[in-house]
Amino acid sequence: MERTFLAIKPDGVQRGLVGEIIRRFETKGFTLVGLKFLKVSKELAEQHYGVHRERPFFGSLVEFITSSPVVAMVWEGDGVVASARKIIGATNPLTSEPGTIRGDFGINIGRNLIHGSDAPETAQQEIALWFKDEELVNWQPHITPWLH
Ligand code: FUP
Repeated sequence: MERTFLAIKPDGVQRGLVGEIIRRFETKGFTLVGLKFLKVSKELAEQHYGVHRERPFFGSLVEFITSSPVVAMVWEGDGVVASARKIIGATNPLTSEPGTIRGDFGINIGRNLIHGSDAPETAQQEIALWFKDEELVNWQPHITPWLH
């Protein structure tokens, strides 16, 4: 079953949007299999954003993601990687569609509330970076097996 890595960034936590953001994935029908609240270390931030190392915004990106706690999550379901990206919306909240998390709540590209893996392979790498195997719960909801 496909899994994705999502992280509610410091701005999402600071603005009290944790419940609202989690609700969107829950009500869509995806299954939560990992969840933790943590202050991100510089090392973890630099690894997570490694592909952006040469970009001009890399320093401020790392500074921001380590500035206050984040909610790290793993969600499971058919097509969850691409679907979560749609639910999240485009990187720049000024152009992301209303109805998406960034379109509804964001105005700043550097403060865009949530991270979501961009492909199944990236998701596997990010899940392994952020979670130990024993922190992930293998389970299936009984009430709505047809969702999965
Ligand atoms: P996304 O996959 O939509 O989260 O966006 P990217 O992986 O392209 O970028 C990662 C983060 O870098 C974004 F969440 C915000 C930040 N960023 C900037 O601050 N400026 C930019 O021009 C592009 C990205």
